[in-house]
Amino acid sequence: MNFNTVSVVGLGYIGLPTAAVIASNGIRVVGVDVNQHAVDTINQGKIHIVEPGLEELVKQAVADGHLSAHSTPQKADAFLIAVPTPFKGEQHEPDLKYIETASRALAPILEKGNLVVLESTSPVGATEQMAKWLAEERRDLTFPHTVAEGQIPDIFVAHCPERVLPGQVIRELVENDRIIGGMDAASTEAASQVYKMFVKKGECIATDARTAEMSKLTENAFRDVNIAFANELSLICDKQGINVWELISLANRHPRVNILQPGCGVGGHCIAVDPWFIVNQNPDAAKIIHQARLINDYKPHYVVEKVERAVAGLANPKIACLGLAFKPDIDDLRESPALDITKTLANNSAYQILAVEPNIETLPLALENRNNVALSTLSDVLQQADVIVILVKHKQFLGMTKHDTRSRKILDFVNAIQ
Ligand code: SAJ
Repeated sequence: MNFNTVSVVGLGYIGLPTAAVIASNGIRVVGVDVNQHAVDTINQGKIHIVEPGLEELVKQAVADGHLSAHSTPQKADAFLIAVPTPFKGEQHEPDLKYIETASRALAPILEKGNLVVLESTSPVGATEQMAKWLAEERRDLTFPHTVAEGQIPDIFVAHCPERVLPGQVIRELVENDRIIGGMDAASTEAASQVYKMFVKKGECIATDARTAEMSKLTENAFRDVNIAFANELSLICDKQGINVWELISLANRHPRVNILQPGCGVGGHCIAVDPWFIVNQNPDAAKIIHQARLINDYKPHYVVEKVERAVAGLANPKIACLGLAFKPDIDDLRESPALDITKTLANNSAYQILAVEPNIETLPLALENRNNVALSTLSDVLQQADVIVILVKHKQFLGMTKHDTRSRKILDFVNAIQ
């Protein structure tokens, strides 16, 4: 099998770094995105997101002609689909509309011998569903589910979940082990060939598509459950008058204990979403996973209550909210508990909110056009605020001491203050 051209569909936080890393290995990459601004930016050798090391890689790959971005599907030997998979409704049902749109859009240009890989984190069965959408559009081609077992289909289909950590994406794309879950053995083989072209340090491990889907969900549910444990401890310690940070560092001195850090909630589009896919498909069995979601989702409400109590009795208090991103040292505000907390506090018109987010230049839509919210600098709020609320452990906030601020009220939910 020859995979000379790879099309990456969806040029966001996962797709663009993946496209750039593949292109930096001398492989022709045609990226596709519905966002014209993203397409134009990439074709100028620039990026529309923040990720360390990405801009240099994109600039080089575009300049040497290995990477180009397009707003319509482009012919290729392999297609990697990296589009969002959010959930919808009260039951947190997975919403596969972006996968459906992307796969139906690329179906007309598929040719015999092509490989289609779903990279987006998906509920169990999503890859089979994607193959069905492709087959509906292309009755002239065979797919793994339309041929007898052991027969080679015209189109190979696999699930290879992305596992990279925002902030370390470029390194992890090359170093992390990859799970390669084909719908059949031939698809696993084809997908392994593609991933081995750029996964240089990590291993490509073969399995089937359903196990690959569940593996990705399991990894993120594992982390969610462990963060929920830390968040639950923070609530217990608050009641018991114990410093949770000291407690965790002491408990972690045990050779087989490794507790994660409490925070203001769990955000992002992965950890706070993916466990719901397991719960939605297994409502009776997934008890711990469900409870962890509820604990982590409760934490922002608890933070808001703590702030409200801290400013009770102050007329028009100035509240500094330090950090809006969903985790330290990134600009990504999607599903951010810090942003939600700031927004909820801003709903009280008696509060003056001074938001400090060193990774953005303008206030996000959620906080725009509100008279009582301003984007401020750390040095300004240290002088002005009545209460300092630290929501994200950005590097700019580390090393501060209680003496750096005129405010005597500091609510540090991330252990930034020394
Ligand atoms: N968080 C805590 N306490 C901690 C660690 C994290 O409260 O001790 C919070 C963060 O502040 C953030 C949220 O959890 O709000 C998620 O952050 P994260 O750094 O744990 O994870 P993500 O969402 O950036 O990336 C995760 C990673 N998954 C795992 O570590 C198992 C990454 O490898 C996945 O590729 C990514 O999800 C994804 O795309 O699914």
